[in-house]
Amino acid sequence: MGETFCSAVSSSLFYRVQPFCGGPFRVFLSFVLSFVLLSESVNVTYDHRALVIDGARRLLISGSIHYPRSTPEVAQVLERFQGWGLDVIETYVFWNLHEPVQGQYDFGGRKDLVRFVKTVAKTGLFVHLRIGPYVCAEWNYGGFPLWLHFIPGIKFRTDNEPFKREMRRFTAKIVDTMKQEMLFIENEYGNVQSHYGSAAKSYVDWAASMAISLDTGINTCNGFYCDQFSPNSAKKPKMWTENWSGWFLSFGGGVPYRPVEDLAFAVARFFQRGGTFQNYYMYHGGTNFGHSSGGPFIATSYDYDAPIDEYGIIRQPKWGHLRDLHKTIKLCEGALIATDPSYSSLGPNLEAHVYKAETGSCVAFLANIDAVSDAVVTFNGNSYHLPAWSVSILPDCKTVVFNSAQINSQALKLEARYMKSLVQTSSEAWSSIDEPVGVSKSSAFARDGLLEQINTTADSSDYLWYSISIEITGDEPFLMNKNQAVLHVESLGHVLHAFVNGGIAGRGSGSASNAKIILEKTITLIQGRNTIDLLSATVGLQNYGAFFDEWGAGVTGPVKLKGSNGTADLSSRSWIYQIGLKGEELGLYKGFNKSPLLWSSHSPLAINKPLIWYKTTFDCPDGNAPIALDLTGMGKGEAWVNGQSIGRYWPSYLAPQSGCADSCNYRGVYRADKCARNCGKASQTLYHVPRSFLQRSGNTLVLFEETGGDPTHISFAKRQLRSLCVDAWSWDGPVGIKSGAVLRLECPYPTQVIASIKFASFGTPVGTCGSFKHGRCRSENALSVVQKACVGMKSCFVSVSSESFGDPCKGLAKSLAVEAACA
Ligand SMILES: *[C@@H]1O[C@H](CO)[C@@H](O)[C@H](O)[C@H]1NC(C)=O
Ligand SMILES: *[C@@H]1O[C@H](CO)[C@@H](O)[C@H](O)[C@H]1NC(C)=O
Ligand SMILES: *[C@@H]1O[C@H](CO)[C@@H](O)[C@H](O)[C@H]1NC(C)=O
Ligand SMILES: *[C@H]1O[C@H](CO)[C@@H](O)[C@H](O)[C@H]1NC(C)=O
Repeated sequence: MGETFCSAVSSSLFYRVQPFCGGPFRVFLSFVLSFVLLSESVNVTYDHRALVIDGARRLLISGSIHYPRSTPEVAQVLERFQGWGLDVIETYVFWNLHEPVQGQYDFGGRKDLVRFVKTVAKTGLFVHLRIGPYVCAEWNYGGFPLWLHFIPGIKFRTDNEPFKREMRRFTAKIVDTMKQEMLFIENEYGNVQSHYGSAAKSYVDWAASMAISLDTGINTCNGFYCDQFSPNSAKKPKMWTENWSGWFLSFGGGVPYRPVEDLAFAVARFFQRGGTFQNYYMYHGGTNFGHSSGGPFIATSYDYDAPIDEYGIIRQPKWGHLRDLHKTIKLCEGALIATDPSYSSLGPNLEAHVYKAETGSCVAFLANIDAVSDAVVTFNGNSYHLPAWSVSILPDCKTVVFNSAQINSQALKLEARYMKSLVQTSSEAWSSIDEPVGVSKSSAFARDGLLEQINTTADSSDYLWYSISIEITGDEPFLMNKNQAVLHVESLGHVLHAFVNGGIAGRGSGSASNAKIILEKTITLIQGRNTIDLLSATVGLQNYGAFFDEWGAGVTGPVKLKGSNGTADLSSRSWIYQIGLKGEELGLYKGFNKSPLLWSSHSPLAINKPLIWYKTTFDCPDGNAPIALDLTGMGKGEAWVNGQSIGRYWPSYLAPQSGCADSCNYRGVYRADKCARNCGKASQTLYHVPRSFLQRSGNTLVLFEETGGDPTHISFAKRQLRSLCVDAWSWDGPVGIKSGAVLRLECPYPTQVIASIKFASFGTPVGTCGSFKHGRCRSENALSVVQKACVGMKSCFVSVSSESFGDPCKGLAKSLAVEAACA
């Protein structure tokens, strides 16, 4: 695979960073490594102001996309990357994805790294691989294979021979696969380094020397803002490797978002103050299929409020506004890489940075970093209005081509259309199988005491049963002849279901901020033999924090029965353990009928019942809009479509009642918890079903439900676009167009075309998307001009000028408003 593939790749970058995963700050080590491709070699070096790629000095803008979180459908979006102003697509390489069993590599399906790299390369973009091996990234166990944990004497991410040996082997494998030179890349270490002491330092030095022996060390910044970051040497460029486009969703949390005005402000500030390389984490987040999400409690959606949403649809106005920003920065590239900026104050919280190249070109950035007040500044004798918390970019030191707070991009009205009929809603269409309570597999085993879960299951399943039987004679002193007691269970997390004598006695779950559970439930014991069955479930293994691999999960105790006259501690008694579910062993998720336990379609269908498998079949929803399962009405579990897991679901876990706002003031410093939506509602109800998982008809949907739900309420949602709107001023067009403004319309999903123009008016139209109206001044031919240019096209350009439309009102500022429909 190597040769043809590598010759197709125009370039690739490798470097090393140390960001803070899960919080806004700091990095220091990073490497840009040169590498050799088979047919052509590309040298990547740097100087103080630029990355130098084969001798060409460049300023690069990059966006992260993780191939296993993406789908083939999204590859089509990639093909449209040209013209976005992005130069680089960055991805991690996920160790535990590719080497689930030590020495056994897997690059099939969504694990096809080579195909991803080829797809990106086809678009003419650079590929930037971050091989890890630690990825953080809200990815299960930070990307480490679980088997690493069982290597005697191993210590993660520190100067430890067994660890380094495995890491070296995997890295070599990837680099071999890429047919490139050996590289070393480690990530996400700086922020926890102090916890590891001097061994950490020697490990970092070792990693650094491996990288430096290949090429060069560059330190980079990572956070929500990086304009104040300085590299560790004046010879190095200023690189920002993770500019967070949004934030990730947790089960039990609100849906985070980051206003594009703030994101654009941050990026513009970075280039204002000498930035050279900027990466958006994420440009497209995607979906945590299967058990890939980290945690605990990272949701299945990894949408990230990124410029391309979870479904591969352009998110506006984020996408368009960033594209305008990138184009502006590219317009300025020559001056930016030529020199350092000179700074002058234009007043309190008002800053000008000017890049003046020897060639005479001049670029200015004017910033108002006040979080409250707009300002009018005088610069080079001209006066400029600067909205609060914004940057204006003047590619000629005179004309404002872009202001980070002024969005001139198309708005999209997205509609999730619900397709109830697509999943049979009658209960006859569903069949079910009960998952036994307690131990049912022949592989169950007994141990004295309570076992830590991850050590026990090696993550082969989310589930571990802890079962015990106790004899109650009736004269136990602690019960004082009463048959009631309080069952007290302590667990490291993440979810616990307690059954007594086969019936549910209580359940508990931790949260993203504290996974631990203390369950106390009054239970009724019977004379004779009583069974206590505790089902512990993990929801994504820890991916972040010092020694995160040792945090553990499961019922580590104590487990006690508290009677009215004392306590019986069951912790060190003999427990029976079962790893995983009976249904998992039988492969029920594949949906076949062959299993010894037959799917029963007895009516009425059992609903609101814990521990039950459901199955139905459905036809592929027509059209090509992306689809999702709406699992409202279900509790917690996992869903499979044609045997492929679409991830854990948990619509019954609601976000807190407070802390949300539908519109969030972008002015002022952003924090991960500053802007969220959906308070008091389910963190996630829609679960992405990639069309590539489906056949035309006869698709199987299987659910394993833990707590109880009603599958007859399940429906499909189609992500469809209702309208696409642009309102462009004839004197203030998109960036990079010198002669007059141009209106650009493009459908958000790559298979879509512009089906019709619902409204077009050139002159003084009023209103907003969905309710545009003609103004006093209007050109008669606007609709036909736009229809001619756009209908049937994926995207179109219309010059916003009197040349296109005639001049309906001489001397007035005119705009063009368009509302279009995509299909
Ligand atoms: C990279 O550049 C260096 C110095 O400019 C040169 O010696 C080396 O041969 C180049 N390597 C490749 C692979 O082109
Ligand atoms: C209460 O517990 C004490 C100490 O275990 C025991 O001596 C006593 O008999 C118990 N009382 C009853 C009523 O069971
Ligand atoms: C897991 O097992 C290892 C070795 O058996 C032990 O050293 C470690 O403490 C265990 N971890 C937890 C969290 O119990
Ligand atoms: C990243 O975004 C922040 C704000 O969102 C911005 O202030 C910062 O300058 C950006 N960093 C880079 C390197 O572009």
